[in-house]
Amino acid sequence: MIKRGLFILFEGVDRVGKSTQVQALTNHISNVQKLQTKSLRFPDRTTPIGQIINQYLQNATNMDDRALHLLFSSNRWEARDSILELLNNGTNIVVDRYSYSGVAYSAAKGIDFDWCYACEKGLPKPDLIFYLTMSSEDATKRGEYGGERYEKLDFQKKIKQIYEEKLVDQPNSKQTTWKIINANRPIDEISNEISSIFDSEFKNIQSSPIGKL
Ligand code: T5A
Ligand code: NA
Repeated sequence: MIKRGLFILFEGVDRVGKSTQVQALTNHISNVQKLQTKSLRFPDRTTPIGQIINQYLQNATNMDDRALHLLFSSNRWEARDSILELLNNGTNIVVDRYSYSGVAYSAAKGIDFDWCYACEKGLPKPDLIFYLTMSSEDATKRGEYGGERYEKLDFQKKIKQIYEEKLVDQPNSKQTTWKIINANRPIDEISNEISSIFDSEFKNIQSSPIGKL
């Protein structure tokens, strides 16, 4: 019987190094562990819904905040079947942002947290979430910061607060889905820590069923 793939997610505010680490972990899983793996990102800007989101992010269009939230959520729902198919066929997926970004960014604009979360209920649940974190001031010093709509310091601080107070598991809770990673270190140091967490949890997770949000 084929063993299912793992759903690994990276979350965090803008510029903490998610895409960099998604690539590093994907390489580790395929080249070191020799396992089937694929990386995905949200928003997926290649679909028709993703193109509308892209225009908004590049400041080309304005939109009602709730309408935008529903588009971000739809952009995940339209990927649901292919995510499940990959996992059930034994492919590990390493994902750059998902439902928690959706909730954190919309709630930071003042939309009701539970309303934001409701749209995500029923989507495939990540097995392991790497939450990359560093001070918002230091993140603003990273390359190309400020190009997109949300890259403003005060807003980034609000998003960070929502992640850390309402989304990330409490450090000593029994649930250990979230791994808090200090992102203000050299790239290799971070990726080594993440790879070894993956290696030590891989087998355990594989024998559990795919969950739902
Ligand atoms: N959004 C998203 C919502 O509002 N709702 C949603 O539902 C979703 C899914 C686009 C925006 O959409 C919002 C959130 C976002 O504002 P995006 O496409 O993920 O989301 O945004 P990007 O601009 O692609 O990515 P980020 O800004 O989030 O950056 P990353 O991926 O965290 O950082 P990365 O790896 O690209 O690195 C940034 C820079 O820092 C350097 C890199 O080389 C790069 O120059 N760097 C480091 N430098 C020093 N030390 C390290 N350890 C470093 N790691 C990386
Ligand atoms: Na990115």
